[in-house]
Amino acid sequence: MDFKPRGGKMKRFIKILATIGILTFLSLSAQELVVNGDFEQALNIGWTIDASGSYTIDRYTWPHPDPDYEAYVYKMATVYASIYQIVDLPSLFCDVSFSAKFRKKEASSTCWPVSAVIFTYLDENNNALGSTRVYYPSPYCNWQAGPTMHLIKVEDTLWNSYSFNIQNEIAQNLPGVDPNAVRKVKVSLYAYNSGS
Ligand SMILES: [Ca+2]
Repeated sequence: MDFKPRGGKMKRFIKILATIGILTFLSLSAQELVVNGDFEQALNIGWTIDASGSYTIDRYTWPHPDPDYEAYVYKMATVYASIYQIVDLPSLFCDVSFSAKFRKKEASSTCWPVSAVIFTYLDENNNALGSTRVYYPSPYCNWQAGPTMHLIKVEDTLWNSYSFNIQNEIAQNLPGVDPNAVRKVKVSLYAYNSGS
């Protein structure tokens, strides 16, 4: 997925924080499909950084009070910072579960942040077919739900747990996605700022 920033002048720095705790995919056989989904190893194991400008991407133990590591993605000013991993799906009947905490600071109509955990469904050639986005937007965020985008809005800045089954998610919430074409899912931890 590709997001272009809106035009306009940024009046202030905007800080965006997105952190995620454990991230696991479980198939029917309870097989974990995400490499280093608990972030207990260095992030370059399993994960790819896609970011520019001023950002912080790392893993720490402090975001969640448990003793384990969490991944941390922080973006200041345009445009986005993310880590992602493309997961081959043995079938669509995979359960996704993760916990995440989102933060954002300040916003204007020309300079708004959003942080999200994004699941982008890909065909065998890595073309994006649609996405499920757990997101924490500013009031100006222009993301629009539709047949190929299911938005799940986060209402607070607490650690929350999320789970869904990919097959059910596509059938119930993504009528524009052909389930027979989905072969992979790109999991992204994503912090974005529209300002320029
Ligand atoms: Ca921790």
